[in-house]
Amino acid sequence: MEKVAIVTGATGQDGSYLCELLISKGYTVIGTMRRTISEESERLKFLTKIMDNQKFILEDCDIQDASTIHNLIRKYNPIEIYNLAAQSHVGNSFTSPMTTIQINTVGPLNFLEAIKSINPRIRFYQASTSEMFGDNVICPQNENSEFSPVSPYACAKLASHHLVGTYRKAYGIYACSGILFNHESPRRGENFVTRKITKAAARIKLGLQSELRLGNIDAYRDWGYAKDYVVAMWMMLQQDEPDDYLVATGKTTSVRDFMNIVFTEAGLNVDDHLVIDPKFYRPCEVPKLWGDPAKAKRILGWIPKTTFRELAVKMYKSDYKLEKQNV
Ligand code: NAP
Ligand code: G4F
Repeated sequence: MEKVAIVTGATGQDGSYLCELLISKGYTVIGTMRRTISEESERLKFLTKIMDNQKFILEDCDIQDASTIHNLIRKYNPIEIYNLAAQSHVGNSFTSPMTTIQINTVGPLNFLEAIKSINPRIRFYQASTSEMFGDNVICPQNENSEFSPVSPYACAKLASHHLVGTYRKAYGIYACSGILFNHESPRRGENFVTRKITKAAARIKLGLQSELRLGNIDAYRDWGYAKDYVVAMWMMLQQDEPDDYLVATGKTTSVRDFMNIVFTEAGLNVDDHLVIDPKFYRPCEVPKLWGDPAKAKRILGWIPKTTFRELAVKMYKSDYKLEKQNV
């Protein structure tokens, strides 16, 4: 039987890696993107490896639109749906709280409702987040740690996290939340701190810019590699019973640590270039995220493969190569 999966947010970091993974596992993948006026080739750049693959189909879908979701499910009859689409920037959620709630809470609810009414056997993955732990700094955090969200983004994600649990209990739907800690890659959006740092270091090295302007560099995050993390998403939907899993490396490091590794790799002195700019401070900060992935290891057999240093160097080298084309 043909295995069909829908992946929302296919043009994003995780969506692009997950589509590649599922195609390699023999799925026909319906990757969705929302139509915007921005340059299409730019938005599809992470999908170039699979764009011409017969097993990959690109569809328009704004996840705020319930009728589009219903039509998509009826058209393709998927066995699995991975909902990765989101307004994923925490800082931006303070300036666009309504949009964030619409996309990050109503979007997943649209899928749960569609699955309930069209085919309750469809397996559903929701992209939950370590941001839900917020200012709870009792570490390391695990699946039973208290949620204490401190941004509209985290509040929206926490609501959808609870909706997943509720639809699982109430209607017996196979729905899972992956509580993923920060994961990065050369495909990371340029307005997230790691990519901002690796891109700036590459440009400074090449003489294309001189400053790196950042906000709070003393925040701690548990940082892993996105390509390792999408494997855990798939594993969650292959179990006998649906459940929620935390996915992390089990180590925590600061923004400052990430910056130091990257600038040392580039042969630069960070103090010559760093400017702390209050513009990048958030109204509330999440001071420390540090996850314990023991359950994912025990039940899914998932382990992270890429170290923090390898990740930082990989991202720097990729940005250096990209930026060199501009010289
Ligand atoms: P990302 O690169 O920002 O990708 C998000 C995708 O969602 C983009 O392709 C975006 O498309 C799409 N999107 C936004 N609004 C949409 C809408 N209304 N309808 C349809 N698509 C929409 O994020 P990511 O890092 O891959 O993260 C994937 C998911 O995991 C997100 O839900 C994020 O919140 C969650 N998460 C991420 C991390 C992490 O560290 N990366 C950790 C925990 C959880 P456009 O090009 O149209 O904007
Ligand atoms: O890279 P960030 O914007 O990621 P953040 O806020 O941790 O959120 C990411 O991870 C979450 C999982 O925990 C996801 F759910 C979410 O979708 C996203 O992928 O910021 C990391 C840290 C923050 O403490 C921030 O205040 O870096 C600090 N930071 C300092 N200067 C900055 C900057 N962040 C950004 N984006 N830009 C700065 O200039």
